[in-house]
Amino acid sequence: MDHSTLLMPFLSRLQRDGSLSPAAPPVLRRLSDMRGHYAHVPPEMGDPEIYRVYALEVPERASELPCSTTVLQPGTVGEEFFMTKGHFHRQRDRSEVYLGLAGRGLLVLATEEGDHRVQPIEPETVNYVPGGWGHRAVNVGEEPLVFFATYVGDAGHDYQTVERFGFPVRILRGPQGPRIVHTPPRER
Ligand code: PAN
Ligand code: ZN
Repeated sequence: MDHSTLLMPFLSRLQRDGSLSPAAPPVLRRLSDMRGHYAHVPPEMGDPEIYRVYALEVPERASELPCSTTVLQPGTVGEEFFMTKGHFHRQRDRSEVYLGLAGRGLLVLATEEGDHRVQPIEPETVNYVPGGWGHRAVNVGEEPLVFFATYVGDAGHDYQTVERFGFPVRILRGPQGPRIVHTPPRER
């Protein structure tokens, strides 16, 4: 054990609004931060908050397990449900676990080869996100979607691959609930 990198044990509590306390100041993502992610942005939408992330102050190194909660607001951009940007881990083989805490959502997982899965995220779900799978959360409910995430500390985040190639499916509001729509590569 390298004692120069030893951390002190600490405790954080989940608050009713989905935040963690203590935690670093939240990272806020508004619609204007998500250019290119939604298929169609109606001009009258303004700039709503889409989600925020509360992260414990843990160094991003291989020996640690960074932890965070994400609070993803309900709503749609056009027909498309509010969602996170989504990313791959920069070190592709690094894995992650999501634990659903509140609300009703879907987790879209995709490989760079175009395989994909869609799983629920809601209270009592534990989603295992293996290395190699890009991941994006989507709020398909009427309340904020809150989930806890923890991942291998040196994973890093690659947003560019998703910005360039998108995900193979989009989650749209339909008359009978969420619709999973396949996206041709050109239109992602
Ligand atoms: C999560 C995400 C969080 C926000 O903690 O970072 O839900 O989504 P984006 O990072 O895609 O904006 C996680 O998967 N961390 O690795
Ligand atoms: Zn991740």
